[in-house]
Amino acid sequence: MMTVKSTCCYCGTGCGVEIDVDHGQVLAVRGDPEHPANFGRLCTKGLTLAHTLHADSRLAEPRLRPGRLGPGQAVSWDVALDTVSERLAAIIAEHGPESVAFYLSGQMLTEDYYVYNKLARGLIGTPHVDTNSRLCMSSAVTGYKLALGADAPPCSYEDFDHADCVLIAGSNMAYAHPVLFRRLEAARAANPKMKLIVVDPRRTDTAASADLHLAIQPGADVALFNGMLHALIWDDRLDRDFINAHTEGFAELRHAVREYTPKMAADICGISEEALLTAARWFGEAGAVLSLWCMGLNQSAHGSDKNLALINLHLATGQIGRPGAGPFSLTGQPNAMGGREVGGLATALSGHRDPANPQHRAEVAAIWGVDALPATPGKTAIPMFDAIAAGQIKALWIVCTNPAHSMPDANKVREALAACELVIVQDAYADTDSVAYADVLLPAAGWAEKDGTVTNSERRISRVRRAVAAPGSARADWDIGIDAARRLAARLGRGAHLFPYAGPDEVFAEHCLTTVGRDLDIGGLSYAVLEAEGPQQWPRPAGASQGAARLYTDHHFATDNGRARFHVARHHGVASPISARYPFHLLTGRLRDQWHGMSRSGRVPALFAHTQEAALSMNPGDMARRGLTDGELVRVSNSHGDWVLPVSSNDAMLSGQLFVPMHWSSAFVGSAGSNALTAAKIDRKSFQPELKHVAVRVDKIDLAWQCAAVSACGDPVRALSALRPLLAECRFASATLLDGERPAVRVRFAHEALPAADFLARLDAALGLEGEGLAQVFADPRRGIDKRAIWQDGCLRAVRLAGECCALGWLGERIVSGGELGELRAMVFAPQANPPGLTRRARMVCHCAKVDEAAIYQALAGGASPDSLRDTLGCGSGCGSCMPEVRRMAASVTKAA
Ligand SMILES: Nc1nc2c(c(=O)[nH]1)N[C@H]1C(S)=C(S)[C@@H](COP(=O)(O)OP(=O)(O)OC[C@H]3O[C@@H](n4cnc5c(=O)[nH]c(N)nc54)[C@H](O)[C@@H]3O)O[C@H]1N2
Ligand SMILES: Nc1nc2c(c(=O)[nH]1)N[C@H]1C(S)=C(S)[C@@H](COP(=O)(O)OP(=O)(O)OC[C@H]3O[C@@H](n4cnc5c(=O)[nH]c(N)nc54)[C@H](O)[C@@H]3O)O[C@H]1N2
Ligand code: SF4
Ligand SMILES: [Mo]
Repeated sequence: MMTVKSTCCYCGTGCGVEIDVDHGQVLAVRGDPEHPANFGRLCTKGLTLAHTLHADSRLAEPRLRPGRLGPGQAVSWDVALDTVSERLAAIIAEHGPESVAFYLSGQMLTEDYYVYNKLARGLIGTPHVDTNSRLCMSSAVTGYKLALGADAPPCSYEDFDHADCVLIAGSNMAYAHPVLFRRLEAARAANPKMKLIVVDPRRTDTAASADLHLAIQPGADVALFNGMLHALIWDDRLDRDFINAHTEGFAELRHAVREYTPKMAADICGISEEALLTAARWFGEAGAVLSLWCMGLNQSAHGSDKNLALINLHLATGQIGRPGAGPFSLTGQPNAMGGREVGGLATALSGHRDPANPQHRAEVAAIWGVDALPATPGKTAIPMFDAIAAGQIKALWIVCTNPAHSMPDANKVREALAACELVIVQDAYADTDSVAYADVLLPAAGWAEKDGTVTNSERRISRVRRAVAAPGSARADWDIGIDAARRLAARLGRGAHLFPYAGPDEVFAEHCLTTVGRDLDIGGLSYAVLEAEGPQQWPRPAGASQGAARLYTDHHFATDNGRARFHVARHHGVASPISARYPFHLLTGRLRDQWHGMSRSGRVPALFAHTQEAALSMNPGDMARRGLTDGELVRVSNSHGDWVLPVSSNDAMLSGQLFVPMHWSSAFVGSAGSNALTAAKIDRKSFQPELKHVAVRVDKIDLAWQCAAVSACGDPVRALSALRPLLAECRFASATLLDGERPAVRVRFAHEALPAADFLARLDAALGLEGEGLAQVFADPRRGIDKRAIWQDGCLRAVRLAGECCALGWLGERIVSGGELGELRAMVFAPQANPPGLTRRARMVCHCAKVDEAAIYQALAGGASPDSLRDTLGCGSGCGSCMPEVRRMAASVTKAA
């Protein structure tokens, strides 16, 4: 056995991991005790990484898909990449370089990103390179650049330990950056005077743990921050020396926020004036204030202004460049930062340069050895897909992202992909929503299968290392890019010198070179340094003995004159306001245990135990007023699309607001998921779309025909893929994995009537229920009932119920717990939701010790405290991801008592 040190491939926390490998298989993944991001901790997602390398769900060889039907034809890399270079060369010859676009990802490694950026801008000469970071961090990038002069988060995780007041805005850290939240919890425990303010329309677990939760109306952040600034000015809690010596633009801002009286701002936000004034006072009184934010600010049609208004507060109070102080954006993806460094965005060039600046273009052209870089502005994600739909862009190369699922107004994006002449999809997994549109499928090596680097939220560069071989002939993204580029250079008759690299270390060395003299200078880094000294923060120029933990400590900013800039930001509200027709605010966001489109996390049964399936969270009062009951199916819709799913009563939601997770894709539900509903309304400065909010209506839907099945026959992950085509045939469909002794797949359908005569036969085939000999059947055609069960070794292995399915819940639990039914055997086909004497398993809260909600409530009711549960039930003894929720449950028990 050997152990390989690497980095978690999920969130921007950038936790170090240790991978145990035996006989070419990943056996286990642990936190790396030496890594400065996590010191050994991991969350549920990191802890289950070993189970994501599921061979069946991977792309293992290149495929050509003529007519884009079916799985296509497996081909060699030679054939695949010759096809790619031949078709790209032909499109370039006929329509020019700008007819080619690249859509990249913050989950690529820095070396991957560097190669594709150079391939696009350096070899092909197209400016159209953008990435899913446009959906994620681009408003933060714009905010930092406008206010501080460079795209550089100025803080470090260790600042948590020095802050007296922490303001978390539009971030559900307890779910989305769990290990950082553990660090914050530890810092609070060590400094009980620390004040925690959370700004989020929902009472998330993050918000529930705050000293002050400001449940503002969606989109009201600018009004809140302006109102707080107004109060700080009024109370004279500014740092005038700092403002005078190190900033500009305060007079104009001061004038602009005059109208944002605390009363007026609080009214816009829908909070009390007192709450706003308390937040301002805490901010103004604290020795050191740290602000943490994420998509609740960025994913807005005025996300840049939200960022600027928050940074204004820090500049006005001099809360920056000191331990514990500063505006600290939490990065979403593991290498969004690396992508920003190499200039993987249409609005950036290598080394934090600006493509609109001729001098900057010339500098990069000189390093690369090309005459010039394209001078026309590149299209950012939303306009890029519009240009594809309009036929201006003819070829699209998608790497490591799934736009058919994650872009706003996904139905329109799917139409654009369908119309595009050449779509190349390079993914590690075979079953994403975008794969269906690919002419060429290129199999990528995934996490643990390739080498490179990533940069986390605190500017720390860590190595990612290969521990096992990739499945089939899958190759690292940088390797595929270099090979394709060389073939294309040969066809174009130019640029043969551009891709001389023998390995990712050489790509990294060139990347370091492009940063020399820039704000992020890493001229002093190389693979050898990272090997010898471990993960390093930037900047770390040649000659420096370590990277910088904190930026702007001398209060000299990265702007031309060294002064930070105040920017006036005005409140505009949400881009899609509610109306009589669409009266609800729909918010979208993340779950604790799933990752984006679930191509990886959705292969791990244990990661479904916390949230089993997609549901629409709704305020209980709103449900009562509309006569809706928990679990009932509703249709959420607007002019963009619709989604039929169960409604779930949730008192974390304010009246008038709804929430759906962004994760569920057409691989799990019978719709495009949350982005069937979102609008492509973008911020004019950052071009980031408002993915956080859209107006919708909610209607009851009565679907007479119901069907459901649970199967532990065969591999549930494979069954999940086999189910996919059936999901689209019903108005409601929802597939999930059940965890247990025998993991299983579960699916539920509802429709007006049986969708097709052979539907049940195809469903049975997908789930391994067709074996005649072992099947037990029950049919009552008059009532449309058709049920089937599979027994093996005397145990129940699968059931499929059509026409009537109320026993699905307890039957599913029996199947995953081994299939023993005892005397309940006779009740398999009985319409019995809960047979007498059977206790049902509640929702799993603690992943590590497998403790469910019922057990926790029972212990709390018996007087236990959250901390004592660690010793009695074991919750929180492992990764700790459950602790915010356990504390919230404890608070609700105390309140009720
Ligand atoms: N478990 C998990 N963790 C992840 C990811 C994942 O897929 N799963 N993805 C990673 C990525 S790429 C990202 S970008 C991050 C995202 O991390 P977060 O941004 O923390 O997560 P979200 O749930 O998308 O949104 C955060 C909150 O914004 C709130 N919100 C909505 N509208 C507004 C508003 O107008 N103002 C304010 N103040 N708040 C609002 C929502 O209610 C939600 O609770 O997570 C990263 N970590
Ligand atoms: N409604 C709504 N929509 C959202 C958001 C939201 O909050 N609400 N959030 C937005 C945000 S912040 C983000 S970051 C995006 C994320 O959206 P996407 O980028 O679409 O998310 P993923 O599903 O992580 O896509 C990554 C893809 O890369 C594949 N992959 C994994 N490893 C590798 C590899 O090494 N190489 C290659 N080539 N492929 C690999 C995976 O299988 C997966 O298909 O979603 C955005 N969309
Ligand atoms: S917090 Fe969890 S998902 Fe994020 S890097 Fe750490 S282990 Fe991975
Ligand atoms: Mo993101």
